[in-house]
Amino acid sequence: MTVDVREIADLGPDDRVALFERDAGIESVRGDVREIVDRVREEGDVAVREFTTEFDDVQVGNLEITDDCERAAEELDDDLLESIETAAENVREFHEAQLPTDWREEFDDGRELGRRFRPLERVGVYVPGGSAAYPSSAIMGVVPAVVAGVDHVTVVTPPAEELNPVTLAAIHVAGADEVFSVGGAQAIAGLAYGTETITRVQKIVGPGNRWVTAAKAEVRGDVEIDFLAGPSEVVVVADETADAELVASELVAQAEHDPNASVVAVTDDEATAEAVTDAVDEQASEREREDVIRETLANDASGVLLARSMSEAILFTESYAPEHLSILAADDESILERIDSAGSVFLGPNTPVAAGDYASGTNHVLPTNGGARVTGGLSVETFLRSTTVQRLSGEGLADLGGTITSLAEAEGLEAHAESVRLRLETDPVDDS
Ligand code: HSO
Ligand code: ZN
Repeated sequence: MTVDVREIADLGPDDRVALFERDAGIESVRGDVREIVDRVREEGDVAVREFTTEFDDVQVGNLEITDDCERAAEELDDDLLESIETAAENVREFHEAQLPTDWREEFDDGRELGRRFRPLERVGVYVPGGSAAYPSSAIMGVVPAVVAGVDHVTVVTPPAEELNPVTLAAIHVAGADEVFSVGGAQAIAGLAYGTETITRVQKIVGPGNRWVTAAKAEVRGDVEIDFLAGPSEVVVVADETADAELVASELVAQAEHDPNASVVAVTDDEATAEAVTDAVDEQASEREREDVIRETLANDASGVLLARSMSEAILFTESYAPEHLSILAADDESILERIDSAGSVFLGPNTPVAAGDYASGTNHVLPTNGGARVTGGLSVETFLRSTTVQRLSGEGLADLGGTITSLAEAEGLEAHAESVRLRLETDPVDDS
């Protein structure tokens, strides 16, 4: 089976729905998830253990595995540990560069205004396990929280007969304070409401399967969350100068995550489109996860698209708002200029999406399903709150007093107006 080239101009309504209305697929589990969340909320650890036995098929002894993570790091193969440390270091460096500074500014008219940033105190990071155990996700979730200055970072990760030692080591290297062997909706509920063993957190971040994502949707409101992330997505924008093998390698790479991933190449050059479909087919045959890759390529949200012009390709990409955007084109910077909605952008032939997935330093926990239209991925700000601060001089209040009182009176809030007048009637204190 090969991927067909489809022309954007010929896409029908169903094609458009498949391409543009991707979702995290959580509807089918929401009912079950609600029950799990309610039970954990009411019964705590007892319910957590019961669901763990039911869904993960393991009897966990100690829920806490913080020390096991440290041991896993000590026992890990040196080269692998070094890779984890390099990745964590690059992620740390990039996120440190994002730390906002507190500021105060005195405006000419006697207003002194400012903004202050403080970290959250307790956050929870979900680190997926099982067949989608990603040590890299531990780094991406924990490091920015540590950089932001969060006091206490709790990690939850699904239990197994044999926990993945690389994931445990990455959790330790990333700097988690406490780690629990709990997964699925029960883990999210535990973090959101607390149990005898798990202390509740202020915010939960990190990707997971449908159960995890549905549980995050369920507890949202009682606790902050990052966003509801679905399967991986990539759009590659390519012109006639792009190497079709590189374009194909990006589609095939993200396609191996999950059969519901969405991988799209869009180009204004017919020969490139044809060459990409051939290369995708060939590369897929050579990959260990060929089955998953072919399933992804066959889904309606994936494929190779031919645009009538680069402008059409850009408009398509903007409407799609992909999680990852790779631009393989001669004037990549001017294409980038015209795109506002993408989670993370990869420019040029030396920049595979895998660089950001693992080690360049940018975060790989990114909005999917068009979320990039309204939000960015995990960052230091995810773990900060801001406070505004102000001081008016006597002159500043005198200047602004009339504006405040007239608006207050228009709102029928006389006491607000009086709080200003009281100050203006007494001799202004000039404390500037
Ligand atoms: N592309 C995934 C992240 C990942 N890739 C982890 C490899 N490991 C979602 O952004
Ligand atoms: Zn990936």
